[in-house]
Amino acid sequence: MTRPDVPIPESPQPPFPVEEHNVTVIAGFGRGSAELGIPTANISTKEVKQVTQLDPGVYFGWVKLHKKQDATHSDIKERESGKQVEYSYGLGLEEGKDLEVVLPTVMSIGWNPFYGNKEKAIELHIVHQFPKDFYGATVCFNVLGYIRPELNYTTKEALIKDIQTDIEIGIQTLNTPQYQKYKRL
Ligand code: ADP
Ligand code: RBF
Ligand code: MG
Repeated sequence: MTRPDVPIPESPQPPFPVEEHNVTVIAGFGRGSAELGIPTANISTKEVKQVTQLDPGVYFGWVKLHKKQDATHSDIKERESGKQVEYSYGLGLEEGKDLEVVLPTVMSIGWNPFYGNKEKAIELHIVHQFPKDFYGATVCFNVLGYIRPELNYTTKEALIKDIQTDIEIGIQTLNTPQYQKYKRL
């Protein structure tokens, strides 16, 4: 399916900005990084209020990552698939570089039609190179605009290409003055 041409307004329009605070990063299926080369921080849908009410689709905004309060060591947990995953809670990330800084993000909200998920997922790809994973850390983020609906694809490569376009659109829009105003969380 080809992406529809969705115009992006010069400044955020209602219902945006939508903002969420202190939401935990949880483990998903583990395929964002492994299969697509595009990691997405999946967040606990139970901990968000307004964002679950948005239509499924691809969005952009700003995000800030925090180390889990009082975390002292990592834990090993199990994914739904049974595979093990390390919860580091943000330990090993650098304050002022990876943590506590406002970064651009593109988000996917919905059922990932290409994979046919059974549960609604909220996932954030953060435009930043992190030195390690941060399962169990928390995020504060805002959603400032809509990019496109979630689509199905015939190939993985077509999905990756569209996500790369989304990242470009997100970065470019967030660089404009009316969107820079919201670079505070
Ligand atoms: P999962 O299905 O468990 O979400 P992913 O392959 O999507 O697996 O990887 C997500 C994890 O990768 C995040 O939870 C986070 O710990 C880590 N990560 C590393 N870099 C990024 C990034 N730039 N954006 C989002 N998550 C990242
Ligand atoms: N999944 C889809 O099935 N269809 C999409 O159109 C789609 N768009 C996405 C756009 C962005 C910016 C991101 C970060 C993810 C998108 N995904 C989409 C989700 C993708 O399938 C998911 O991140 C991986 O399956 C890993 O969980
Ligand atoms: Mg993910």
